Amino acid sequence: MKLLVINGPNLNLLGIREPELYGGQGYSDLERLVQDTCAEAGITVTLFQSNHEGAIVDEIQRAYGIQDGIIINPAAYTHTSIAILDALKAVALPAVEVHITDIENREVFRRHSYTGMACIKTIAGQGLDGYRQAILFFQAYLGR
Ligand code: CA2
Repeated sequence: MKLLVINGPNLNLLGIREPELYGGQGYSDLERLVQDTCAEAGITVTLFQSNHEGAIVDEIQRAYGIQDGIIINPAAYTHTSIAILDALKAVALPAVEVHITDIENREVFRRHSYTGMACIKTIAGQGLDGYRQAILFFQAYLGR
């Protein structure tokens, strides 16, 4: 099984600012969590982070015919990007949206997710563990 894990804008700053919201662990800790969880589950994983909407669209397109599923935290693009929504729909790979924080209980503008409309599941408010939960979800979903 092959998974692509995409992280959107500013998530490379994890652990540097706003630890009260996003926790104290850094982006490299997130990378290690994803790599270790996938290794234990026998999953081949590709990690991708970008601050650019078009680069994220390109990476989703590249996944077509290569990856079995996508885990995506589009960050702020969650709430704005019809381009990422369209790319997810176009490649038609199963996708799970992850948010570190509980987007339902923050500012009103974070409650709506365009990208979530193309995802089979959303995991929010679980901190970095949400990525581990998404990987385990795929293990059960694709291993069925
Ligand atoms: O809760 C999440 O995972 C979010 O996707 C995080 C985004 C936010 O725009 C979404 O509404 C919810 C923001 C990511 C910014 O990450 C930072 C990390 C450290 C310091 C500053 C920003």
